[in-house]
Amino acid sequence: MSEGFFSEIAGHIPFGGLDSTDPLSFKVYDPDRLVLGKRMADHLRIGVCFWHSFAWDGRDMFGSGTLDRPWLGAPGDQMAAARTKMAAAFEFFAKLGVPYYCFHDRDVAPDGDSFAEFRANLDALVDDALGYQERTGARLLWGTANLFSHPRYQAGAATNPDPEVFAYAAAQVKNMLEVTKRLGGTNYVLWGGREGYDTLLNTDLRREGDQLARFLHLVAEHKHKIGFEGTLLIEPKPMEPTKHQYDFDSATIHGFLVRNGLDREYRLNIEANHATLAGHSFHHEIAYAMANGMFGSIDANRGDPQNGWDTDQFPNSVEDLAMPLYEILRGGGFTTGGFNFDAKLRRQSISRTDLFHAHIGGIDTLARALLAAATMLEQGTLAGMLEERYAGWEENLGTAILGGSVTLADLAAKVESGEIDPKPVSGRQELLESVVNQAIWSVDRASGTAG
Ligand code: XUL
Ligand code: CO
Repeated sequence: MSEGFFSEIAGHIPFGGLDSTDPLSFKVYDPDRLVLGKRMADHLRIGVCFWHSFAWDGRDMFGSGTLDRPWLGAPGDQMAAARTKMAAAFEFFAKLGVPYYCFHDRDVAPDGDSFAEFRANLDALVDDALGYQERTGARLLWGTANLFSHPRYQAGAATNPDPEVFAYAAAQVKNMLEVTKRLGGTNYVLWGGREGYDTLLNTDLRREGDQLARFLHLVAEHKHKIGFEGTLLIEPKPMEPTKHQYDFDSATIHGFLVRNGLDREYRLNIEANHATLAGHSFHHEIAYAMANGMFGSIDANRGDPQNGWDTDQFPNSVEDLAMPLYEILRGGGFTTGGFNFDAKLRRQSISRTDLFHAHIGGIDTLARALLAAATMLEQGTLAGMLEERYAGWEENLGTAILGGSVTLADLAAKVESGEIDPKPVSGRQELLESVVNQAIWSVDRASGTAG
């Protein structure tokens, strides 16, 4: 036993291996194990989020909190409660033994009675966080501002019909960008919150788009002004809380950024459950971001296949994560990003230890998917088959077309003369699917993934 909120766990969660029967040990995640020459911990860059794990008590729209979070909702000294919350959070980060955490301004600081008081509260708690970072080694993966909970943001923040709300949001983001810099954060995230609409009857789409672009320019300008070197990230989500969210998916955001001259300033923070809400796969969203130089970071979680909302469950399927991990490895891995667990317990998981079980399970799933992805990369089968499929584009005809040296008439002449007469070939989807499955099944036998 050890002092603190999570006194059931002494020390930190050890690596136990697949044969361990201790549920409070990692079965696959072994931070120092080398995978393709790099530590597992450095591949995955795991982060824990404040909001689901420490700033939410399990309440839903049908009932009150069920989780044991004594610092939430208690009357009395709000700063003292915030300090207890922070102590519990850092105790958890250290005992879980992960390198990163993430938070919204309002996750850690009480509102107070004015913006100035909120800012003072946040500054004081950031002083504390700096001390905890020093003592525990936990670092900030990203900071963000909550621009969606307060009633002032009911009609959006940057896209609000009232410019005063835009200004308030700007003040919050300025503040939080500076806080993120002070804490040495490696990224800053903007999730759209309520940037979207519930009905087009009261919405001026063009105006709101212009407002959002202006906001993003202001944020990028301030980032440079203060010398924040982290990456600015936008997190796609197609719906919820609004019926339609402007930052719908990776492609929509990319197009918006390009149209507004912002694509060099921002990258994407891709969340698994948001991808599925958009009718895509998590793999698709990552592949799109990688293909367009927009990949930044990940919010790890999963939805429920029978539900159509953002259930934010902890990831538990290696099958679902193997290709996303392959895509990330193939693209060169994370630079400033990482895997933040934007995932929450089920409302009945009320034991303090459930928070460990949830994260251990999710992290082991990611680690196992990483091994499968490394196996696929090493074997080179998928890459080889892809190369073969597009080989024609590396030869005379393909390079001439892409190089711009042939016209439509030139191509038509070749077709008419019979010189060009394409023959369909198999896409081999089922074979490829089996290649992926075999990599997942054979992880333990793979050679180069050992330490
Ligand atoms: C909401 C969501 C947010 C962002 C940060 O669905 O994912 O928690 O990750 O604002
Ligand atoms: Co998220």
